[in-house]
This record gives sequence, C-alpha cells and structure tokens, in this order.
Amino acid sequence: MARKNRFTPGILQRAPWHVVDNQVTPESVFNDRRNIIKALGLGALGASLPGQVQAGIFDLFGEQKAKNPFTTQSLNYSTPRQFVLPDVKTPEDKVTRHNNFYEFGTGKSDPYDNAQGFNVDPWTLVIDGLVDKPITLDLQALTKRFALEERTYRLRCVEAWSMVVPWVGFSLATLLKDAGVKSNATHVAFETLFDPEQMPGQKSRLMGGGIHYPYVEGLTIAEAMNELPFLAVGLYGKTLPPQNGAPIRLVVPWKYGFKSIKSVVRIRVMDKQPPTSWNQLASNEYGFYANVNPEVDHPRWSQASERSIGEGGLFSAKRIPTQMFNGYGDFVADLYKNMDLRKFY
Ligand SMILES: Nc1nc2c(c(=O)[nH]1)N[C@H]1C(S)=C(S)[C@@H](COP(=O)(O)O)O[C@H]1N2
Ligand SMILES: [Mo]
Repeated sequence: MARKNRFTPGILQRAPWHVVDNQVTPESVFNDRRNIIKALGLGALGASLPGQVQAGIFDLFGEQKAKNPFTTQSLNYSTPRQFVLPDVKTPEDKVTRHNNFYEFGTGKSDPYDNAQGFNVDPWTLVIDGLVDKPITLDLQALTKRFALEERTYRLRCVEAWSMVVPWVGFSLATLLKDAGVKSNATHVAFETLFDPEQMPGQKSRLMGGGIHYPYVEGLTIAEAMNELPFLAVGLYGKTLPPQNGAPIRLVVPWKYGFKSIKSVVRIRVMDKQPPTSWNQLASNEYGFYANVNPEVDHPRWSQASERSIGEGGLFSAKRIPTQMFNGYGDFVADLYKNMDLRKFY
C-alpha cells in the first residue's frame, strides 16, 4: 500500500504509531474496542487513553493481553549440514512478531499480542488412524522422544511474503515410521487445538477470519513420507512461542505457508483426502496441494515474486523472485512428475 495514504488528513493528526496500530488491527476488532469503551461510558476520553490503560480495561472482558510474555526453554539439537541454507535468516523478532495464526486474530501482530497467555501444559498429540501402533505424545515427549535437529527452511506465504527460519524439531516421516503406516493409507490429516477459551478467533467469525475451526490440513502419504516435512518444536534454538504454533507445528517448506499447520493435537493417517481449512473457505483460491509455483498465480495476485520480511526497511522490504517448489525441487519434484500443476494447485 502506498505510503502517502497511511495518514488520514484532518484536524487531528495522529502519531504514526497510532495509525500503524490501527492498520494492523482488523477493522472489526478495532471497532469492537471503541464500542466497548463507549458502553463503559468512557466515551472519547476512554478512546484517547494510552494503549496500556485500554488493554487494562479489556482485561475485564478476559479478552486482552497477558502481562508476561510466554516463556521458552533452550533445546539440545544437532545441525545436519544438508539443511543449512545459504540464505540470510529472518531476524528472530520478525519471525515472532509477523505471523498468521487466525485463532488469535487476522492482523500480523495479533498472534504476538493475543497469544502470550496461551497454556500448552498439558498437551496431547495423538497419531492414529491407519497405523499399526497409535502414538500419544505429551508435552515432555514432544521434545524428548526423538533426537532434535535444526533445519533452516524458507517459508513462503501465499500472500507473497517470505521468511527464512531456523526451526528445531524432527521429521514427520520419523514419527509416521514409528507408528507404522498401513499399506492402504493414502493421506495424512492434521488438526489444530480447538479451545475457544484460549483462542479468541475461534469464538468470533470476524476475529477468526471466517475459518471453520478447528484449523485442519493434509498431505498425501508420499508427501508426508518425504524427508522434508518437519514437526517443529522450536525456533532459533528455543521452544516455540505460541504465535508460531507452540508446542508443535508442521513445516512443509515447498508448499504455501497455510499448509504448515500450528499447535497440532492430532495426526491421523487416512485412506482418503481430508478437508483442509483454506480450501474449504475458498477452493478456487487455495488448493489441496498448494505447492509454491511462480507460474501459477493466485486469482488476486501474482506469485512470481515475494517480499522478503526482514530484508530492507519497514517500507522497502526486498522483493525476490519466487522459486519453483520454493527452491526444494531436488527433494520433491518427483512427487509431481505426471501431474498438471495448474489443475492440481
Ligand atoms: N492453526 C493455524 N495454523 C496456521 C495458520 C493459522 O491461521 N492457523 N496460518 C498459516 C499461514 S497462512 C502461514 S503463512 C503460517 C505462518 O507461520 P508463522 O507465523 O510461524 O510464520 O502458518 C500457517 N499455519
Ligand atoms: Mo500464509
């Protein structure tokens, strides 16, 4: 968006940070706040109170920010050379403050702002369906059962921005092999926690971006058994913060970011293609496969290039060309050998 349009002309020229805050907050939520302040009889005075005081008022509704940031722990892991990227890593504070996690709101800073109080203990991740031995992992087991490794992956959002993130975790294939995938399996389904008390976006259609919760995703069995899909339990050497999908999330680096489902509670091996959240919402825009492909545009924007978050300044992020399969063709191109990628987008 053009910089000259960022400031509303008028009698009251607001400070730039005020406008920025307004812009990253979805309209609906912003209006809710004002209406609540009005209802409290605070009127214009309430609306002009400093942000922290406003946040305090919202604590009355159990809706706003936790006082203390979520705490993370350092992890032990190896760093296989195969998954070290030459790319410049996106700074940690960008990775943890520019997020898509609609369960906590649709604005890019909403997940950071609204998820700090997220409670992941206790947690249960169930791996079941067409497997020989279903597995249940509790919070401890997520970081203890498998040897952890660090993998730096490119993350390409369908909205045409990207990051380079050093994740810590283990491969999905390792977990599935442990469970023993039955021979009639064709797909793997994933499901995010459903907990509207903790995830305000699951309570309100507007705040949750219209998604039908719980957020669900899926892969074919061949994709899932490829060595790239990663179950991340950390980033930058520490356990995941909630806005990035604590305590465990999938990372599928050759697909658009919406496939990389966060805060996973169930992985189910199936014999049919499972429904997936963005495809359910708008199937003409978001397919099941969602492979990064600079030649197949999204109906409303080009996928030929991307804005690299963290490279360049706030208003001048660097634009770089998008690579086929996000640069992971050597690992995955074979999976799609005989497939029309325009049809199966
Ligand atoms: N449960 C859940 N998982 C999700 C999302 C979401 O809204 N809910 N957003 C997806 C999208 S669109 C992207 S681009 C990535 C962003 O991951 P990040 O915030 O860690 O960069 O998470 C994906 N996983
Ligand atoms: Mo995304």
